[in-house]
Amino acid sequence: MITLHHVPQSRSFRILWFLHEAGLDHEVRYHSFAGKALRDPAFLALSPAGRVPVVEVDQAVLFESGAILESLCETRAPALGRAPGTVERGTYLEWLHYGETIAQHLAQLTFHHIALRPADRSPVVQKLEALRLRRVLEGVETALDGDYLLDGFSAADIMVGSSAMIGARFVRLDGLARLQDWLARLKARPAFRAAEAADGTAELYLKEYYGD
Ligand SMILES: N[C@@H](CCC(=O)N[C@@H](CS)C(=O)NCC(=O)O)C(=O)O
Repeated sequence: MITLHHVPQSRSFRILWFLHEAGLDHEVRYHSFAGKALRDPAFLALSPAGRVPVVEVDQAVLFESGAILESLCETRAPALGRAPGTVERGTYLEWLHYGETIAQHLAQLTFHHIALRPADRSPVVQKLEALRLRRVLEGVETALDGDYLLDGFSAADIMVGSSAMIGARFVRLDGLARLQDWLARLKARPAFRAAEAADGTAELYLKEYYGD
């Protein structure tokens, strides 16, 4: 059994989606950013920075979404990864970690549109980070030349796709036709829909769009 510690709409959605894609039995422990639950010593014993996702699998505890996906691919869902020595391995790892390149801008935008008190929000940061987010999404647009980032669906689509979906709350995707088609393809996957249904009550992104 796999236990996923999850906050709705957060990076732990990546793991939730993956578990559905891989058809792995799991239970979800729901947490919230409100309150101090993620700073509780019991949770900090699982995740040193008090972050989600965390996965308890067999006797092990794993944090960091990229590491969790790599580990679960290697041990339980090889078709969703690309093994060492295979042609796509390098590209797979690049995109698997590119999700965090996108997410750093999402974090800034989330702070400056949602989390901070209005008086502490910076229009300069909002504008700059939206431009930088748009640029990293253009990188995905340039790379897409098929249905998925690699030759066939993989955990890399989950990492990059889930971040790009949140990115669409902060920047318009006009002019990024391949990216939009790819996101629509990802959202139509039965496992994505099942994960979305299991995500839990939204408390972070309550608006569709936070940009201009
Ligand atoms: N690089 C880590 C980042 C984890 C992370 O920052 N998670 C956020 C949610 S998206 C979190 O738990 N934030 C709580 C906090 O900052 O207190 C990963 O990919 O797992």
